[in-house]
Amino acid sequence: MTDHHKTNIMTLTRYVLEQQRQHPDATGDLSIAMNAVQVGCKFVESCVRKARLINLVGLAGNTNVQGEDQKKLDVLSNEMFVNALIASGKFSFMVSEEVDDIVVVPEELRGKYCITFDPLDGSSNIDAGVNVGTIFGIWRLPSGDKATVDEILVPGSEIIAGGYCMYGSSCNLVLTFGNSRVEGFTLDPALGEFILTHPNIRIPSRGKIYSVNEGNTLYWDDATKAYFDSVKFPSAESGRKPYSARYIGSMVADVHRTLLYGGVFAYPSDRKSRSGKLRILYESFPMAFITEQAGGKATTGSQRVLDIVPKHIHDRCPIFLGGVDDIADVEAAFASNNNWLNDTQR
Ligand code: FDP
Repeated sequence: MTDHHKTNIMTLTRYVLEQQRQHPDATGDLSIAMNAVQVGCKFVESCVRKARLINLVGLAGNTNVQGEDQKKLDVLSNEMFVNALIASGKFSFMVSEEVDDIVVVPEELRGKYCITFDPLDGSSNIDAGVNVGTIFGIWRLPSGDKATVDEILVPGSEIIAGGYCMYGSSCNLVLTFGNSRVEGFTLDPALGEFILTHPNIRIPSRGKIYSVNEGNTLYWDDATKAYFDSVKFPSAESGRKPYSARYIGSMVADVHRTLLYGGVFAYPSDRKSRSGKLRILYESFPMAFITEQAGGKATTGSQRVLDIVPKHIHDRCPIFLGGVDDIADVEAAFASNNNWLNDTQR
């Protein structure tokens, strides 16, 4: 029957419950965990919208673990997420961009998952009204609520759910449970519900856009230079036109566009930051997972991002993510040119 009035809408909550029903042995724990994430995202969205009005924008007066100025919104977003996630009773550990150490949940509220998240990524853009976002990844702890902190530093391939929420001209939550499906939801502000608007996102195998901070070109290695030269000055044999450049400088927004339109998003290693800039546990892993589930790939240049095993919770890695054909070109450039990754491995 045609649903003329759109009365049969797929909300995020309904979607999560339907996923749960597809796994008869599921306990519902992940659904409850996802509900806490959803509440956190709605809170941040509401704060980002009101930021100017209620004068939330500004320095909170302290710096975070990476020595960056922390904005009030970062602090608020982090507190909101931590409180909602603890209260869900489904997590034992959390790793947040804003907190130096692992957040250990009080014993009586522990659950079988670990969550890593950046509550407000791209926050240097807030004052200019540019898109910002939340990124998160969820892991099942092998020892459940009896887990110890050493169970956190595992390869990205063990992630079971990943997503991000982008606070922009609309509020978009993109989510995957790793079943080769990535779904995009848009917040209906009147209903206060995320509605499925972008079902089964598939990243084009080849795009026409490259996205990287070209201000770092001076510090790039030969492989990175060779790759970006190849998209700007394509060979006659390739028959391709030069790619367009798009760089917002806010990972969630740049990755969101890459998923929808294709191309390559990169934050490579360079001479001043040998491991790149982006954090493995709460930036690179969730985004690499989403990209792979959408049919794309994510590499450091010479290694699949999801094969990395981080040594510390705030470790960084270089990343190139995009469609399979685009990333094959990146890998070819790294296989045949000098690069910092090889240097550090020697
Ligand atoms: P920000 O510093 O504004 O928080 O990792 C954080 C991040 O933003 C990413 O969102 C973004 O992709 C990247 O840094 C931008 O870094 P550059 O300014 O060095 O290009």
